[in-house]
Amino acid sequence: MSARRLSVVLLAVVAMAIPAMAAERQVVADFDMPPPSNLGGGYGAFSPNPEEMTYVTVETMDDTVRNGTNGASMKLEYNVDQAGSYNGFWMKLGPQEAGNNFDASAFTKLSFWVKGDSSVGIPSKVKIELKGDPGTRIGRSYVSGITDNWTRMEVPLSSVSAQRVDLTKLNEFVIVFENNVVAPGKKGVIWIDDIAFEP
Ligand SMILES: [Ca+2]
Repeated sequence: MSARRLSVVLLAVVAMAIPAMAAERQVVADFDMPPPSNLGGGYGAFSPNPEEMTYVTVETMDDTVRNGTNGASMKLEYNVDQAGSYNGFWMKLGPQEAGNNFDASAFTKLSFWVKGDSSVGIPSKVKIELKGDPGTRIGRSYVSGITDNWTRMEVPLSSVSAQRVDLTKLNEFVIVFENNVVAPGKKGVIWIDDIAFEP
């Protein structure tokens, strides 16, 4: 076989291998082990004012309520019952504070499982953010339809790249509870589990 012929054969093999590699689902966090996440990222609750005690999100690993039969989920108890208030939950997409440059360009969506507690309150909508390092554009999507039962949600990454977010350099995933969109669940509880990028 000539060298030229061999290189053509090798190129064909590489071209076939790339789509197969892209089809691997990437788990971001299943909360089945203590932090960090499956991507080695830290996570936690946030509110815009560090002194705030009431209008906050409180995060707890919960091994009694989870998607599936083993492990745990992330319980988020939030209160945005004050005009203009917001708070939520952040998760880095790698071990660093910034510069993780997680490449999501081979995936088509971010998925996660979510369940609410109607005896406390369920948000009618939550905001999902996918973003790169500080100072770069933020991809914002709203998810609705949360109920008392585990439900799989999807955020299409095309809607994130349409907001001119660089999908090859993601750094953080964020859930935000906002006073003006959560009604009637100004205070409430959701559990999240099995956050993943999907082919
Ligand atoms: Ca889990």
